Amino acid sequence: MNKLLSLGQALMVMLLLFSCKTPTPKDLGKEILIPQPTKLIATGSSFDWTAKTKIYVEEGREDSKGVANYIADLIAPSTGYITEVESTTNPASKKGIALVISENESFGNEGYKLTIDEKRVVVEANKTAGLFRAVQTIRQLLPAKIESDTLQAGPWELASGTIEDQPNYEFRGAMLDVVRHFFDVKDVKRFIDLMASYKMNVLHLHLTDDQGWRIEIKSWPNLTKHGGSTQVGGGKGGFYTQEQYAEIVKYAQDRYITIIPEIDMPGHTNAALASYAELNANNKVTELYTGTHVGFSTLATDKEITYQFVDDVIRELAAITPGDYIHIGGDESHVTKKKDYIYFVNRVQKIVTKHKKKMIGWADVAAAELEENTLAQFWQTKPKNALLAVKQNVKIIMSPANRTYLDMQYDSICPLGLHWAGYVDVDQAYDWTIESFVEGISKENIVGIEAPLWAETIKTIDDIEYLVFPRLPGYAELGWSKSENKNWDEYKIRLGKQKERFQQLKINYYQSPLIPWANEEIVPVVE
Ligand code: TNX
Repeated sequence: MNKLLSLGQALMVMLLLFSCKTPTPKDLGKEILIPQPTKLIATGSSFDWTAKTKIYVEEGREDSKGVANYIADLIAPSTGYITEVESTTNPASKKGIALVISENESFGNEGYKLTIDEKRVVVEANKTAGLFRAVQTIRQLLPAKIESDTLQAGPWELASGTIEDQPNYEFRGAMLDVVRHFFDVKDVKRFIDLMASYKMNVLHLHLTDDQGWRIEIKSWPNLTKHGGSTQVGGGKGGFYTQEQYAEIVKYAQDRYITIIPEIDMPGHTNAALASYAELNANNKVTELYTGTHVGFSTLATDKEITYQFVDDVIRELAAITPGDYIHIGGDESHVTKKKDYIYFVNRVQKIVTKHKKKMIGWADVAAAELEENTLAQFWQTKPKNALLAVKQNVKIIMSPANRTYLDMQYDSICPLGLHWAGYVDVDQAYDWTIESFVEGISKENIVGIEAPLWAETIKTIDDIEYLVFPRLPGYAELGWSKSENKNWDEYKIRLGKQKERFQQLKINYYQSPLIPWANEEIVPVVE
């Protein structure tokens, strides 16, 4: 005990010594950030985050406190700090870290200003989401070992200067197919955490398809009981109870990420058709399906029970979905007659609106009459459907398969993924421009970008990570940063320097030979 005390005392002395030391010169301009911020001015010094540093938030701002606790918890394992969060009337006047809501409209919903000097780190934003995005910048300014889950030696210095930053696109997302193979709540939370670290703000969950129904619908219990009981290859599948889904939604909300649930219909519905005879044109249930073909199933679009079913599903889902959108799929309905498909999509759009949500559909839905606040998701290699949507004044989510599909193999020897849209190595994924990709779809027609991960070939979180990394940071940057500054040769160096962070976070990333993988610290060459 005595020995412990004296050790503790010795540590205190060391800490005091540390806190009196002169600040280390550091160049903010040389720090590695993804996505690249809008504006950065370096002032050549640094702020030292010590065991005594506190985070200050304005009184009565529980939301800011949430962000403060998030970063305090995040740095705790590696620093050993128990960072105190304090509410006060004027956080920016304190020495330490201040999170301030400054109600300055010019920051927008997610923009922020980060000012770092030797005594203070001040974050200003118009909305709490902006504080959260700024905290991700702070995280990347700290040494990579900040991400370690074991105690590491400091110092934990942040280069001084000013960063003013806001996203180019309001919608920056990824999609996870939890149907072809089921992923549990823990895996989804890990996915959310990785997205959050690159300032992404939408997670689209593909919840239903031919191979499984993954979200509990209390009024149609057989959907999950039977329809959720298998997956590709015949494994046991699984589903989220509504309570588990709510847990995912809350976890995402705490990271300023909106969950968009997708119920894919009228095609991609074999799991529902296998669970309820009345949804089939011939009133007979189908067999459960564990293969990977697409385009063979359809709801009976001329039966009233189908719309009762859709109404129940959307009603229950809307009640547990705080976000504005519900995705109704609508892709590859190859066995639905065109006129039936149009009739179906028109009716389903009304059902979504009735439940106070806006509709998203894969761009195939542009065959129907779309309402102006509907979004269409461009995915095919040909833009015909997306252009039809634009003609109807509908905005587009850009997910071109040959650029953004996270399930495309990197190259011909990649052990996971498909290649129907081609191989998508890191350069192919990054080196294109959202607003000039399709002639006739320009910036004002686009809400943003989404990178979908289909799960025919992936079974574990390691598989997910292998396909997602290192492509995801690139999509995050395409959505966040201004396209004028995009330069593949410069980006690949920044990406390569994320290596140590990937390692500390234990991400199973693909070591693409296109990337100069290197540690962050530039080791001086000794002659
Ligand atoms: C096409 S993209 C699909 C999915 C498949 C994916 C595989 C889209 C809207 N439909 O059903 O999983 O290709 O890459």
